[in-house]
Amino acid sequence: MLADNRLYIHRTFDLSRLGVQNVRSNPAVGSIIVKNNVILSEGYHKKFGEKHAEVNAFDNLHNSQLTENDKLKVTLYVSLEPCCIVGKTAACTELIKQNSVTNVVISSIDKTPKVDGNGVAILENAGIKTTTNIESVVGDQIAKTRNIFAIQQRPYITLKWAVSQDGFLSSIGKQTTLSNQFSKRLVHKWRSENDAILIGTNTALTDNPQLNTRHYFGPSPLRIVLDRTLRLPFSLKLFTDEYPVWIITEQPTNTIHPINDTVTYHNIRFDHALLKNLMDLLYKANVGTLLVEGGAQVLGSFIDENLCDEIRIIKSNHIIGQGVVAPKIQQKADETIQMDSDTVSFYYLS
Ligand code: AOF
Ligand code: ZN
Repeated sequence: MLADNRLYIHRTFDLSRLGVQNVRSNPAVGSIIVKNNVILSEGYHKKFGEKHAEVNAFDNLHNSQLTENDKLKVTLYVSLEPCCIVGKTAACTELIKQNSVTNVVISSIDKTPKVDGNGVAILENAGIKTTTNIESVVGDQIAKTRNIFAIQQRPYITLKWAVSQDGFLSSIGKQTTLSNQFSKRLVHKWRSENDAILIGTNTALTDNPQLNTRHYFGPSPLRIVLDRTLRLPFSLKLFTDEYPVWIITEQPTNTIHPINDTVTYHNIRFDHALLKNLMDLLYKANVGTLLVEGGAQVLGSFIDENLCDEIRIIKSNHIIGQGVVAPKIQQKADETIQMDSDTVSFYYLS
């Protein structure tokens, strides 16, 4: 019996996830090549600017011990519509046309304006049978960070905070540990999956955070801190390790002597359009995903301006009594997981 297309597409999802930490503003994509119900080769998009999933799947097919006959008349499965534009790499639709592919099975459509259905049309016009929308609820979920970036020209924004049982982010002016050891590791996983992480001046001063991924494997995000008047001291941990930091300031940057070569200054206006100015800067720098880790003022501004695609809240069982009040979310969580004493809630807003 022929295996269901859905099973093969789920394999492309698994492969796509291997790239999540490194593809930046590009989507995570997986692809497999199948003939007579046998998976002949697999590939995924490993790194921003490098070969696409389909190219890696074909490379693996051609490098394998298959007979020439095996390489003909294959079905290509891919989690995302193949690209038809020459970007940093050549168009995958051309590669597919040149490789005796008879069928292409796709989960999600690539909303990048110049693609958005054109990849499918090109394949169909070349006589290749194309099937779309297989398990697209999952496929769209995997592609959604890229789609927000491509359509809205800003990073995909996730707001995250930890809250005490009585609704506070922290005691006033004092670093307060709320997450337990399990949710702390989960947060470091989230950091590894985001291109950049943002905090405000007060959080930098009060918490003195490192914002890296020391409790999880994978790359640390670009750390971004708002510092309108440049009042953050050089002694903060952020400025004394080897990872890059961006300081966003209103001060003219040409007169600043950088603290060290990991720190870069960016000048934007801190007016009513601060977040818009920041999003423009991040879009141009190819930051595809942004994790906003506080504090209350910064989180509140993103919420007020409706600039959030996802919110993740860690609710601990600590009681603080008084302190900085956490933002309130009116809707019900879309997903909740229990991590020992902490409850982690996910709200999907886009
Ligand atoms: C695919 N397969 O594995 C990925 C795709 O600048 P480039 O060359 O990396 O191309 C960017 C375009 O390719 C853009 O439409 C993006 O959504 C898509 N990414 N497409 O066929 C892949 N990563
Ligand atoms: Zn491509």
